[in-house]
Amino acid sequence: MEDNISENHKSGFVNIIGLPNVGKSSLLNALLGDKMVIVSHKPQTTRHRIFGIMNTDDYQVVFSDTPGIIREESYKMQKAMNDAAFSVFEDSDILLVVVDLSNPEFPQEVIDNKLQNIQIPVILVLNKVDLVSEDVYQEQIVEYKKLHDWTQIVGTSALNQSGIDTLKELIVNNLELGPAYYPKDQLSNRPERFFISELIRENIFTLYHQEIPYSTEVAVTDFKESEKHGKPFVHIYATIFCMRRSQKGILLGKNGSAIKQLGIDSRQAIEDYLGNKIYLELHVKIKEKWRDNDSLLKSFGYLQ
Ligand SMILES: Nc1nc2c(ncn2[C@@H]2O[C@H](COP(=O)(O)OP(=O)(O)OP(=O)(O)O)[C@@H](O)[C@H]2O)c(=O)[nH]1
Ligand SMILES: [Mg+2]
Repeated sequence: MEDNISENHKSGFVNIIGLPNVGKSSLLNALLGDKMVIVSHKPQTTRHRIFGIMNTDDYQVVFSDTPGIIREESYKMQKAMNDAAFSVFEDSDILLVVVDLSNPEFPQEVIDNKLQNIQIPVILVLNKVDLVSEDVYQEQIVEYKKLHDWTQIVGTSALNQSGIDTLKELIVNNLELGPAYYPKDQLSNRPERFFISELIRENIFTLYHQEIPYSTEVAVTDFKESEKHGKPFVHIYATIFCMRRSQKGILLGKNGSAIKQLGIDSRQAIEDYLGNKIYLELHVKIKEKWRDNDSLLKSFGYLQ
């Protein structure tokens, strides 16, 4: 606890849960007013629980972004992703259940039991409000009210920021008095290297198709800080793991053209993130069935 915190200081864990692709990560970025977590148009982009911390003199909100709930787990990594998603029920002070208004799917069977016994405020966030008409929006509110006694229902568009201030205000109003859990200048529980590997993964999700994004993992293996022309310069080595030779071939592309593009796009994203010039060296390695391998899943941070 910090010395200079007033007795009116508020704090809490605000955890985000929902099906894949509904906009959980986009919503966290919108709430924080900065890009912290990666986003893509493909489902199952987020693989870990990631804290995004919002600090003011008066409060500290520790948001958790989580992987989308997967209904049929096909490999151990997906089980770990679901465990990360469901861990939010253990320590939420406020829960945000996010749904996509343009897609009627709702994780009814998975969160029913959990929500029955929960005592904390549960806010239903109807995201992607920009994709539906006012009539559909109003109809959906009526439908969702039948499902649960929500503390509040808010319509948002993480894409064009509508409803975000209302949601933020609701969250702050529902926070309880309490000290800061983390130093006020801390923005996440994850190190820089994690976010760098995520930015590379985000570009893999954008550039490659079919099973490639789902068969790959990225690890930053070295990070060397130096100076070039009197300015900070970082040399980053990252390894992309895939499962088969054919996937390695696709990742590299003809004459290395695909990985070259990945390198260019990822370098740009990492430079924006770090605010420094970098040199990015990418390697591709095959690790068969890494998604079911306990020791690899441990080294990639999926298992304790
Ligand atoms: N039109 C519209 N698109 C949105 C909105 N919010 C998110 N998206 C898009 O929806 C897609 C998924 O967004 P993400 O934030 O990655 O969704 P997620 O719930 O974190 O997905 P997973 O990590 O895979 O569970 C992306 O293409 C976003 O740009 C919104 O309010 N309106
Ligand atoms: Mg996400």
